[in-house]
Amino acid sequence: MGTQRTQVAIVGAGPSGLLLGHLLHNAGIDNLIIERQSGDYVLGRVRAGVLEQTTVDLLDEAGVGARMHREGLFHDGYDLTFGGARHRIDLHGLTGGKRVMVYGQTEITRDLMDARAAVGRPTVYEATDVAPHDFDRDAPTVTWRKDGAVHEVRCDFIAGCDGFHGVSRTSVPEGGVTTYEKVYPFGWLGLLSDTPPVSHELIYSNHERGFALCSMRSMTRSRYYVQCPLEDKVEDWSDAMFWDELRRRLDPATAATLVTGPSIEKSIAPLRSFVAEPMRFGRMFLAGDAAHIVPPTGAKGLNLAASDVRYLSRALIEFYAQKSSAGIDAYSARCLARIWKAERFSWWFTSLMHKFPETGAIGRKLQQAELDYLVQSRAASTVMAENYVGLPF
Ligand code: FAS
Ligand code: PHB
Repeated sequence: MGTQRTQVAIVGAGPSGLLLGHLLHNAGIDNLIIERQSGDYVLGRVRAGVLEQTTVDLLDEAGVGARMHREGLFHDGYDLTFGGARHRIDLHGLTGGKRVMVYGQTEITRDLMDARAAVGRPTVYEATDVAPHDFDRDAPTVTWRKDGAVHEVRCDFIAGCDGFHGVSRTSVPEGGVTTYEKVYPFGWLGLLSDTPPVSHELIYSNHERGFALCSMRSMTRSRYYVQCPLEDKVEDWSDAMFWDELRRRLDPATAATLVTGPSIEKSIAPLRSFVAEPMRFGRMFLAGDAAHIVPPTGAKGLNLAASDVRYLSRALIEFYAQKSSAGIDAYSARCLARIWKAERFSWWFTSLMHKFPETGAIGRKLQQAELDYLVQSRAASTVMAENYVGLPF
């Protein structure tokens, strides 16, 4: 077995693992990332699109924000459509000047991969049978197989940044983790197209046929979603069927201006609310989707991952620089306080905007009443806006 040594072993090279690795590198802390997939596969996943200011700030702190500021789009608000009309939520005006950045997760991942390669930090891609060991002691290790050989890295800490289906959380002994989960009775069918967005800001639609979302990656690349049955398969949906359904779920004036084109990506994502407690197990920490999942309605998934990485990087830097474990000891509670507020907002926004057949006609009437109240009450709109732009640390 080939054995190497590092200070922090990171499992997973998604946004959480890459951002943590770069923040630690900048602080002079040695780290190795071990990833199950290839770099191209990781880059091929189309996911989040909206960044909170605190996430933008953290990417700037890591020194990887240049292209984001060149190509990203700051948005001061978004529209809600229901009952055939559009209503703007003025994020900037309701939150004292805050806004969000539209910049795709794929691009963030690319920027982080490029930055890591530029400083020569090692990432092991296409590793199989990755496994964390002895994280309840002072000398944890991570093992994996690659090129027919077993490899081991000895480390001080393990960061489980391996997403919802990763190995870190499930390596915690039985009874060590408490999970909370709610699975929604529908999915999101997403389509990416090189067409101009239907609007300069996002549009969230509550329609009797189901939810729809008009988003973007740039002013020439659009990202759209429609709520779909859980049993649907992406091959059930031709591009034409998608465009027709999206038009039906938008207000007529917007539908009339929709520019359609061939899909360059189409996928169905299930929706769930999920939290694992705690997020620290001796010398192993969970960060990002490894510890929590939100329905994407509130655009919180990637931002929560960045929030965890902000806390964890500061805690590890404090440990090595000041030999203090205060940040490490507080990590889980600090993250969970923020995570649960984002879980609540994501659940509330999902419950407000989607079609739930099981709640019947009265469920729809109650949604309509809440939406009417929301767009007429400055107080209610402010609550929505301050959660959407991200709560302060
Ligand atoms: P990730 O899942 O991104 O990365 C985990 C990494 O660990 C992956 O590269 C994986 O290959 C690797 N890994 C897994 N098991 C491993 C093992 N055993 N060994 C080594 N490596 C392993 N958020 C939004 O805000 N808006 C959205 O629209 C949105 N859409 C989404 C759609 C889908 C289908 C999914 C799954 C998520 C979506 N999210 C969205 C949330 C998403 O953006 C996540 O919050 C974000 O990817 C979190 O990043 P990570 O924590 O790095 O987890
Ligand atoms: C996206 O652009 O992918 C996106 C934007 C906002 C959301 C979810 C997804 O709430």
